[in-house]
Amino acid sequence: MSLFNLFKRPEKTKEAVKRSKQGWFSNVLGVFSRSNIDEALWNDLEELLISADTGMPTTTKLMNSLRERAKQEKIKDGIGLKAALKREMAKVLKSGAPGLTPAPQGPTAILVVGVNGVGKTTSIAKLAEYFRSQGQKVVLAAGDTFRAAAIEQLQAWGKRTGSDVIAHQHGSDPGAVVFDAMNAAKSRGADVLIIDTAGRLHTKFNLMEELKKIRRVIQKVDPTAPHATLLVIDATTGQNGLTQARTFKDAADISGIFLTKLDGTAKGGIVLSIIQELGLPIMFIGTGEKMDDIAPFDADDFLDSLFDEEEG
Ligand SMILES: Nc1nc2c(ncn2[C@@H]2O[C@H](COP(=O)(O)OP(=O)(O)OP(=O)(O)O)[C@@H](O)[C@H]2O)c(=O)[nH]1
Ligand SMILES: [Mg+2]
Repeated sequence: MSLFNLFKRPEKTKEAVKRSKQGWFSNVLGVFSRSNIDEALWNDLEELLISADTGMPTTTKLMNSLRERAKQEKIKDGIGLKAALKREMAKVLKSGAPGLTPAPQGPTAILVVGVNGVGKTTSIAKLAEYFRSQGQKVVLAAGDTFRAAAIEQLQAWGKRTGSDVIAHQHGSDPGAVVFDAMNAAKSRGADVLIIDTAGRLHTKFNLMEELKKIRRVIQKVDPTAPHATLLVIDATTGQNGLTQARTFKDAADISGIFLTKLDGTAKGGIVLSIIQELGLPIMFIGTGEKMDDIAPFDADDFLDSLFDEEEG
């Protein structure tokens, strides 16, 4: 069975986008209800995109392509413009390279990285549950040996999701944990190994070096691993999240983003700027605090949720 049948979850996406829809996007739709297209409309639209963390470069790109399209297609009213914006946004959202490639053989190792508090451990639990519900055997590696109680937190999630957890003691070498976990996942016939990592060490430099070391250890056991490195970004941190992502992208060979707490922000434009400015796909979104609050990111579900004019 393939791990990469990522089942769409449009209802979860809709829940996660609710705040953005009610706050930000109802204003965007309001702009399109105007009878004619003038400079004021363009300005308001631009402002609304920027205010929702879409970011300057992405907003400029969207505005330019929208104006161009409006001209070519002789769009005369807001309704036409609205449809055109949806298509332009889809282009941005679908430009990210595709994400998860399974291991050619043996467990698929997924390394999860990100700064502290963004939701790494919770997202790992969600992934474990998501894969388990598809019949996959999951092993978790407690690679965050730095923060107090991080190991216990992962072990608790392991119990709840029926996943084995490989852990050493607090303060021990994360490389050694990961080495054991890689071997355990293999010998136990696991389909997926998900590796938790620390979000904070004594310095940021240490953190990036630590991640490089973990990669080298992983590759000692399986030269094709890690099969994915997910960077966790907290959607509520806006443009800060993008700055973090650039640091990780330089050091950690990121294959995609797990965007958490999308349910907690009304500034859903962050989704566009992540994909456009980082050139990385968003693989999963966090849609709430519960174990089941996860969806594979789907551009059409996301846009349908935003543009949908019915109640909710
Ligand atoms: N609303 C909401 N909350 C989330 C989501 N994902 C994580 N959280 C919350 O974010 C907080 C931090 O989550 P953790 O998983 O402990 O974060 P972490 O990155 O592992 O943190 P450190 O281990 O300290 O580096 C918790 O209160 C989670 O419940 C989400 O998608 N939506
Ligand atoms: Mg954690």
